Amino acid sequence: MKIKCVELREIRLPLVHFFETSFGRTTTRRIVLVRVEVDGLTGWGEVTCGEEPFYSHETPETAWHILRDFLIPSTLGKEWPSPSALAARFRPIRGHNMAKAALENALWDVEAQQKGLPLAKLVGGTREEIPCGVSIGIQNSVEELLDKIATELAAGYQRIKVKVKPGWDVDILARIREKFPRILLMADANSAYTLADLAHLKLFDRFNLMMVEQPLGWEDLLDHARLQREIATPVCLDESIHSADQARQAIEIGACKIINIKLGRVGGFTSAREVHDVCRARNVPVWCGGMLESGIGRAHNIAMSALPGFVLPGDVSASARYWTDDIIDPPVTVTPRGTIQVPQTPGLGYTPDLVRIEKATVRKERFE
Ligand code: OSB
Ligand code: MG
Repeated sequence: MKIKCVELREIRLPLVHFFETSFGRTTTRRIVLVRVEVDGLTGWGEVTCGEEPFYSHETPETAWHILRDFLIPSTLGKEWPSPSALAARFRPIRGHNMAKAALENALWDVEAQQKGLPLAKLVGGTREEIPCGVSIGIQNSVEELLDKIATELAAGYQRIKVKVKPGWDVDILARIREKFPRILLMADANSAYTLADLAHLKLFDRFNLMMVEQPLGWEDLLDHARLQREIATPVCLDESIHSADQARQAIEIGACKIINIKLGRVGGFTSAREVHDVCRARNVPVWCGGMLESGIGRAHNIAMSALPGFVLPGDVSASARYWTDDIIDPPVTVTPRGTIQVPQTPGLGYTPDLVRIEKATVRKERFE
């Protein structure tokens, strides 16, 4: 695979509804897209970082810098036997997994087209449809949250994840359980607590949660292991897991019982499959996390979710929950039973809409 050209662009996409976590509220996404020309084919990737360095250190600006000054120069014009060879080339560069993933994943898109395989099949996916959940942010009132949950359940989604933080947690979960006693429910804290909150976190056990996601420090494993010994609710790690080694270590010390895999956070399909394999070999269920992706990142998430270890519903949901006009055609839709059909056509299975992408573009740079 010879990379003839790479194009970076930043698009702005307003969210249909603001998304609020323990680190703040997002109303418009800034997304860096990577387009590669390889052997006469075009592949797309998406940098999944947030606008601000709160979820991780990466931002659109750092990703642009790392891609332009390091990742693209080291790969352009060269022949790559596989996308995984590219991932190996990126390994000496520490961190910046989301920038790396965008370029590597674009190559997977190309390889799927070259081989005439659906991307899901190429990466080892076995599922034809994936179970879907939704992640619902912090709302202005608990009534609005309960309404949103009712709407998503009516649409068929199989599990509800709510964001929690100190002051928006136990009382909110109690109100949800009062109204929806039997639904699959989980809470994501995005590192809003510390072990000093142990007594408070123990109260989460009242609500029969499938899991509590990343309650403690964003780099921590040890305190999560301590917490997991003290609570019955399974701990799921998100922010703390960037590689298969960290996944193995987390499982070995009992820091979690479940892992959320995000393609960007772990650095692309090569690493994501390694994390998946580590978890599968140890009977640790995984699911696909979301980063408010545009259709391109969403299509990659769907492909990854087809891997056999992705047994729990992920945060991969319909385009219309995020965008009035997604940048792919067709948009991602969800069946009434809360699943997404994995595309069976070669490549991504969705076509990037160049007109909509161009309209949303605020800057562009081409490297040949
Ligand atoms: O922690 O899973 C998270 C969004 C942005 C940053 C972090 C997270 C999230 C979500 C949204 O939960 C998932 C989605 O709907 O894409
Ligand atoms: Mg999370």
